[in-house]
Amino acid sequence: MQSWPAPLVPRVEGTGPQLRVRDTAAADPDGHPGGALRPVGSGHVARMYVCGITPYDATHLGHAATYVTFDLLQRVLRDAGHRIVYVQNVTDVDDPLLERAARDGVDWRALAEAQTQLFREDMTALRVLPPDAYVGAVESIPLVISMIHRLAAAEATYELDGDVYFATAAEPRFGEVSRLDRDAMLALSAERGGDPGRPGKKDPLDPVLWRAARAGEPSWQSPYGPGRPGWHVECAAIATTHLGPTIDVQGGGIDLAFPHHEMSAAHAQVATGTWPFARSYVHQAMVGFDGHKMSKSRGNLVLVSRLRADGADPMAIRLALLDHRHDADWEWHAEDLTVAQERLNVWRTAVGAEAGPAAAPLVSAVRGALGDGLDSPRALAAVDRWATEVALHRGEDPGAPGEVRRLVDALLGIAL
Ligand code: 5CA
Ligand code: ZN
Repeated sequence: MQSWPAPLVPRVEGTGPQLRVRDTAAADPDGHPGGALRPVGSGHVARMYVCGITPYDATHLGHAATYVTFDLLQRVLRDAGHRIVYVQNVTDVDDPLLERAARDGVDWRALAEAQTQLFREDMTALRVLPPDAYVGAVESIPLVISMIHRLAAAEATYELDGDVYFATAAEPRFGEVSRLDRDAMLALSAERGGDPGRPGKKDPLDPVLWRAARAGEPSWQSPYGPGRPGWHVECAAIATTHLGPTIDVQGGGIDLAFPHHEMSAAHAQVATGTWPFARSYVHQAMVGFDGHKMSKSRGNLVLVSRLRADGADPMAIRLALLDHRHDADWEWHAEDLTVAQERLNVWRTAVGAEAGPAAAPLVSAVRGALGDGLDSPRALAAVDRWATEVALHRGEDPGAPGEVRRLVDALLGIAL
């Protein structure tokens, strides 16, 4: 499907350091739940797959935090000299989307299309770099069918009353992505779209690969009968087809670590016979509002489009998101936007000055902060200090304001 327009990324003098970021699949020696800090980008080309939206109730600030985090990650990799190949999906057919369309009495395709378009507009306003391939589940059904074939050839599938399941026992490394114990997996599977209680499964955790047509649901022809794809196989098929058997970064919110990323890695590894599916599993921690995770099911949503319609500068929204580390949960407060708008005004005044302190130390500070686990709050604080110096008329480098403008644009995605 169509992606969205790419913002220009200015060049910054020199090259950034190699990025280290938390990998959920790697145990942290200090016990950080987000995993150990590990280098990302082993070769010149870095391949990244980030799980996209299920198009309804888009784009809330939790979604926006996730896509801004992976945008930041991409900008830092580019700055370190990598070429990025980036793929993102749209889950444009799945249970929650169909349920919402039925509840509201609208056509599920029309709902998906309208919400995907709103998401594109929000991403454009937030200056999020678009994926090279933006791929829908519906258009990927042939890829899903061929992946199920390969899983069947590996004897990793079985049938249950017309539905096709994946046998998690086929992947001895199952569990390595989320590092959860079995009880936690069973609980999360029930909460997040699985069916651990269904009788007849070989293992309660086994996920569905092909769901046979039910009355009133959309379905597509397949060698397994009419039906529709399971959720995890959708991402495994899109990622491996568009990026190859091994990628550098699998991304999304931490709520996807289990079962989604665990299952799609297992599908991909069994189907391609290659390990690992992803060299790093990077997750955005959860954004909350009113004391709970911001979620469609709870309905405690703050939408980017609503804030924009109320007159918020998208760059202030982006700055408010960047003022939080990606690896710790945080809560949205309306005042965050006011604080971010003030910061934006200060920065704009500073880069509009005729001279300022040399940019080079700030370039190193921002690169150092972002390269060290994507520490965006530390990067923002460094820019604040430079802007304060300008306001105090310290520094006489006439080139500095322009260099800082380019730095903030290229690495933080903030147009001043
Ligand atoms: N379509 C699937 C992925 S294949 C999906 O999870 N869609 S979603 O619309 O529910 O979420 C889109 C992205 O936003 C996912 O990466 C999800 O992990 C992330 N996300 C959802 N809620 C939050 C939140 N409150 N905080 C941070 N990230 C969130
Ligand atoms: Zn996904």
